[in-house]
This record gives sequence, structure tokens and C-alpha cells, in this order.
Amino acid sequence: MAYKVDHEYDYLFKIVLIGDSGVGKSNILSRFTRNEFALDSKSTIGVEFATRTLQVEGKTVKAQIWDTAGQERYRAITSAYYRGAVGALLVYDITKRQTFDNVLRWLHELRDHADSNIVIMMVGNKSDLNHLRAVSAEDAQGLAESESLSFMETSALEAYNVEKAFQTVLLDIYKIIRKKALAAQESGTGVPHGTTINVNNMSENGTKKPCCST
Ligand SMILES: Nc1nc2c(ncn2[C@@H]2O[C@H](COP(=O)(O)OP(=O)(O)OP(=O)(O)O)[C@@H](O)[C@H]2O)c(=O)[nH]1
Ligand SMILES: [Mg+2]
Repeated sequence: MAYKVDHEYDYLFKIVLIGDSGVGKSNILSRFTRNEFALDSKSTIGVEFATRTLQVEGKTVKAQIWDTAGQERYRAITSAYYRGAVGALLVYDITKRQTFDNVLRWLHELRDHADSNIVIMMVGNKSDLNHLRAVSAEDAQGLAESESLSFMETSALEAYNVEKAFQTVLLDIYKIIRKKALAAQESGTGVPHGTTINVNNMSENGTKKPCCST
């Protein structure tokens, strides 16, 4: 979902949160959208979403962030969840090796269901629990590089890097959209400013007649 509209914001970007149960997806969401954190948060059931509007390269961007349960039995129908998403935060817990080992499974799911151009950031959450660390930043960086993902460690508890992770994803999405818009303009899909259009060569609905090349 990357609509351009006229009023309160320039762009609306849908971003999905994925990763195993308990890694901190819902707290990353509440930290980013409401600056809140709960030590005793319950497992998500079904789908929730929250929004936050912020500036990216001088544009007003509304980020609509979707959150679902990591636990299979509570998850919402996958294809609807991913539909229209232009970004994803794939979260694991740096203190639980299994959640990192499952990153590849989540990547497969993303590649099966989401748009192939989706921007993906791998997030190692709970960096405040460094004394319980089970996944080194080097291992994670290695996986991120081999899978062409960006990577950051965060702490929803300490509000560390949460803002930066979303900002980075939103900026990457924005850059892709800008590039597409420019490419469309250059290939003639869009009409560049100052171009004279010869209406004699146009059919009634405004498309070019196949007969007449200029
Ligand atoms: N120490 C620490 N605990 C965290 C952090 N983020 C989340 N937690 C805790 O981890 C537990 C699970 O967090 P949730 O945000 O509910 O996890 P989730 O990924 O949404 O889980 P599901 O909804 O079941 O998929 C909660 O007890 C949180 O308080 C963090 O950055 N540091
Ligand atoms: Mg949750």
C-alpha cells in the first residue's frame, strides 16, 4: 500500500511485523506509535495495527504498522496480512537462539506471500539483555548480508533503535518509490513538464492512436 494522496499526508506505507511469539513485536509497535512498553504484555491474537505520521525527506509519511501473533494458531490469514505491504520488520530475540534460527522460515513466508520488492529489515530485539545474549551481532550481520536484508539490534524496553529501524525502512521504501516515479517519467509513462502533446494524434479517450507515430 503506497498511495499518494493530497491531504494530511503525502504517502501511506503499510509495514508488517513478523517473527516468533514473544520476540517483542507488539512492544516495538507500541514503543514506536505511542512511546509505551509493557513488561507483562499478552500474546497477540489475530491482527492489530497502529499508525504514526512522520517526515521522511521532507514528505509527510503515514506508517500503518500491522502486528499479528507469532504463534501459528493465533495468526490471521496470511495472504491478507501481507497484501499491499511495502515494508517488513522481521524480529527475533537476541536471547533466544531458536527465534533467530526461524528467521529463514519467516523469510520464506514473506517471499511466498509479499510483494517481491518489499523492504525487509531484520531486527534483533531485547538488546538490553546483553548478559543473556544467545545470538551474536556478527552472526546476525552475516545472515543479513547473505539474504540482502538490513539489520539492527533494538530494545523496545529502552527505546533503543526502534525509531531508527522504522525510519530506515521508511526511507528505503521512499527511495524505491521515488526511483519508480522517475523511471516512469523517463520512459514516458508520465508526461514530463513542458512537453507539447499533439492532440491530433490522440484517440477520444486520450490514448495515442496506433497509426500515428510522431
Ligand atoms: N527485556 C526486554 N523485554 C522485552 C523487550 N521487548 C519485549 N519484551 C518482553 O517480551 C515479552 C513479549 O513481548 P511481546 O511484544 O508481547 O511479543 P510478541 O512478539 O508481540 O509476541 P506474540 O504476540 O505472541 O507474537 C513481554 O514480556 C515484553 O515485555 C525488550 O526490548 N527488552
Ligand atoms: Mg504480539
